[in-house]
Amino acid sequence: MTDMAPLRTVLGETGQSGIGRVGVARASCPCTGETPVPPGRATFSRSRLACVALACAVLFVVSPGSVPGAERPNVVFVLVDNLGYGDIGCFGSTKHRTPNIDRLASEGARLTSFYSAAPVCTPSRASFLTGCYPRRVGLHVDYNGTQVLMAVSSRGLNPDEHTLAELLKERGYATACFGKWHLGDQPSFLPRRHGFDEFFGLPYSEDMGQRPATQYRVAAPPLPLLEGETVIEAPTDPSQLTRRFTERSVEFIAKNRNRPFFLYLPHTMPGSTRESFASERFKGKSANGTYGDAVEELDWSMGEILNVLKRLGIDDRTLVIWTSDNGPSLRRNVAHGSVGPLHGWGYSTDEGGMRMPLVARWPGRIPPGTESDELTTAMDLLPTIVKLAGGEVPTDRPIDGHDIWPILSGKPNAKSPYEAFHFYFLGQLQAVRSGKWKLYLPLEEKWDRRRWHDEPGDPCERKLVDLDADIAEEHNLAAAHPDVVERLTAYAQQAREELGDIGKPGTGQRPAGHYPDPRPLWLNRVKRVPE
Ligand SMILES: [Ca+2]
Repeated sequence: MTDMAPLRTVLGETGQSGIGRVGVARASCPCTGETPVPPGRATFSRSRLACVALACAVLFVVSPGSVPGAERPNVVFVLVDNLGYGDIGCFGSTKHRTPNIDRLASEGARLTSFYSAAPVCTPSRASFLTGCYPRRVGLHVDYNGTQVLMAVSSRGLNPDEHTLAELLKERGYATACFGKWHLGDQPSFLPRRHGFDEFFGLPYSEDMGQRPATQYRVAAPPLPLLEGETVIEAPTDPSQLTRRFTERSVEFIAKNRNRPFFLYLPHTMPGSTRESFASERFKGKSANGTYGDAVEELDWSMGEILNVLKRLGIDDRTLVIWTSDNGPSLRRNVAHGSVGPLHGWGYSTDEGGMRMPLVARWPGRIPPGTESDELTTAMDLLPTIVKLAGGEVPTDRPIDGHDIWPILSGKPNAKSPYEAFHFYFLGQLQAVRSGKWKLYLPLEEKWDRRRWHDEPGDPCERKLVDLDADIAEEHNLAAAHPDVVERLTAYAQQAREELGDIGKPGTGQRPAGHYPDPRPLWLNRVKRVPE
């Protein structure tokens, strides 16, 4: 293991640690002053049990976020990597067999205008777990300007941020992350420091194996597989990861079936390499090469999880959400992924880069076949899930996401809570969507993948798209709708002020975590002798 060097964070005006973090579960009992203990943690005396019950009843009444009649649901959040809008059957794929994910959609909800908050891994994942824009929490770029956190980075998710896992842990949830983390590989940034009881997985992408230093990055060690914060294999075999993360997930669900749990399963596949990986059972079996093999194994994984929920009889108290972190990569020799009817690819602010297929199921709470095309985003998961758990969304700092439960649960005429949603590429604001309108901003140099190699981008014109009529973004309606252009430009200006833009810090940004002496995650070959 690496040394435990002290963490130094640069606190911003709103970055103080833990201020105002009030979870309902931490409220004191009005009779004894004791703090209620989460269910399953302790044996209560009869009087204390009654006291806790009274406290819970009082809190239930005053908590505006609680759902009447609902118990705290288990939450399974599956996030796959670099999979496109058109890559699963229920979103139009004819190449990939995804019956389990499709069943999830038919038994639950399908959101068709759900956006990742960034077109690449690290910022996208930061948004899912914090409910904030990547620029808000300082993870829109690595310390040296690269698009995602590289191995042995000094940057990571600031320990002062409230993560979804921490907020659910405060509500008595068992929490686990099995998969690809990619929010910092130094000890203070790893999942166990961000509210997860258990972590088994990769600290970053599977394409970040051993390599020498370049002008953009320091030398990386063999691809490490971690248990908690200890490297247990290096290099690990990526073809076995979907299977192993699934097996750990099934174990975790079974172990925690009698208490609320939060399982975060960020799969590494289809992933970032030129060819995807699958285990022997799926290798060579799909109609779409290694990419298809990986997607079909991901569907098997979903099936295994649905099976264990059913076998344990906890289907109807478990919310399952399945989506992708950004669109498919063009790095592959053949572009195997599909964006369906959308324009563009992953790693761009085009619809194909950031509009993601989302399906969700909670039997009895989400009506089968629910569909919505209202604008929703990755940032909404935290406020939505925390409220379902009876918790409170932090109020000591801005949280950009919204509670989308009315949309997810199929409430008639439920509308998007967004006046505007902003599309950033790395640190550059490139587009804004409000209602059906998406405005690409005029830019002297539009950053794109070339930026990663210090090559300049091209200038681009102002472009206004009506996404309801033109999902492929083919027609520029800017000249015909100057009033819409003016309105969306004003939203963009607000974002530039608060979240910032290239060369312009935002007034509402919070700093990323900084680790002063980052070390590679080497495999520790010294066997520990039991005491
Ligand atoms: Ca990704």
